[in-house]
Amino acid sequence: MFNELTMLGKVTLSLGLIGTCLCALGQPAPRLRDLAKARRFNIGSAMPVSNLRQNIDDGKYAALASSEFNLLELENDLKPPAIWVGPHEYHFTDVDFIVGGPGQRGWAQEHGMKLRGHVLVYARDEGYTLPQWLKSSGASMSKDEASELLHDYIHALVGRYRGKVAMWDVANEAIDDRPNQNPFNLRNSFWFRKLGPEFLVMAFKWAHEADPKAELYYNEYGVEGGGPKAQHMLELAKWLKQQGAPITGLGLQYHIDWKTSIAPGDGHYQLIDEIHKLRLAYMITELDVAVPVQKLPAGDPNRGLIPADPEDLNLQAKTYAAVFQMALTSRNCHGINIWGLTDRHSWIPGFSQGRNGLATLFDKSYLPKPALQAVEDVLKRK
Ligand code: 9MR
Repeated sequence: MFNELTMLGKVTLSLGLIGTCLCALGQPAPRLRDLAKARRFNIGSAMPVSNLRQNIDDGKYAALASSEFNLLELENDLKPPAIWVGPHEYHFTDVDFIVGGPGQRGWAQEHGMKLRGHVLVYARDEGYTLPQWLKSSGASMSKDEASELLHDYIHALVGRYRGKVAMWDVANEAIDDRPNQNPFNLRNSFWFRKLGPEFLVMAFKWAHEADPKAELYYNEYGVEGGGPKAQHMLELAKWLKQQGAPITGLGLQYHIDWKTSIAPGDGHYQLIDEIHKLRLAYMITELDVAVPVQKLPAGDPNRGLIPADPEDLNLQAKTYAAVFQMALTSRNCHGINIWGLTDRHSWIPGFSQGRNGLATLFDKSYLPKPALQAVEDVLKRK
């Protein structure tokens, strides 16, 4: 039986999987990261340390990651619960493998990839955001104790990887989806309760002290295309600047679907303009474009991997291209990061309980999808 994985084989790994497969004429097709380099553009992917450390799928995961992308973001391993195991106690071993401990190089440097750090303050309490020990012991903590803990955490983490992490999400998802009475509609999170909105100013200042050259972002979902939450984010960014917070820009997550329309003059472009007027940069930080899939039970290896209508993959390609077109034609975009390396390594099927999937540029067998071609075409356009 013809097997795509076998076809790829190990020979292609160091050469760039895609170029080798795609090219009928014997010339390797340009890799995504080469096209991005020619445009001086950061193109990244979110990954777990374990997939690289364990060299999964006979090395295909690591090979694709390093051949196609020039930026690496750890999907979960730099979140507070992963690092901050107790008061002044930090777990760095996993991240050291990728970023390199003091005086050492890590996997990313060995493969010529920049790093994007996600995230110093995940400004909500539920899920994998706030360390459990803070959740359980934090209620009795004084304001001074809380700010000292956060200060020391940010200094320890950003300081350890100073000069190695090009950009950090300093704070993530601090704004509520539903209206509330808080300034900028901030969530009623642990850090907000302890320190007020100033926790955001503090986090930016401490991150900057620990690594003055790193770019620093405020990252948010559900703001792409504009609307009330986007307005809150813009107001917050303006205030942060007034408070002297050293913010480089805004991270727009862009978890969108295959039908999302993005065109010059619309809400997406207007938001970018508003960000530019604030003299801020932006990044598309978690791009994925979900597609409806055939419903399969949890545990089925093909769950989230078979399109309900194959034509949707072409529509998805158009949406991917529209995002890249906006990013590459705007003055203040510092790059695009894709949330997941391949369709098999994406959070979408789990999150949507098997309704959607196929959200990345590469399929379950590490092969390019129409979306990759569409993105490459935009990158080649001058
Ligand atoms: O993709 C991530 C998934 O593996 C985790 O289970 C989840 C909870 O920590 O977080 C996902 O990543 C989120 C990111 O950190 C922030 N923006 C939304 C992303 C998708 O939920």
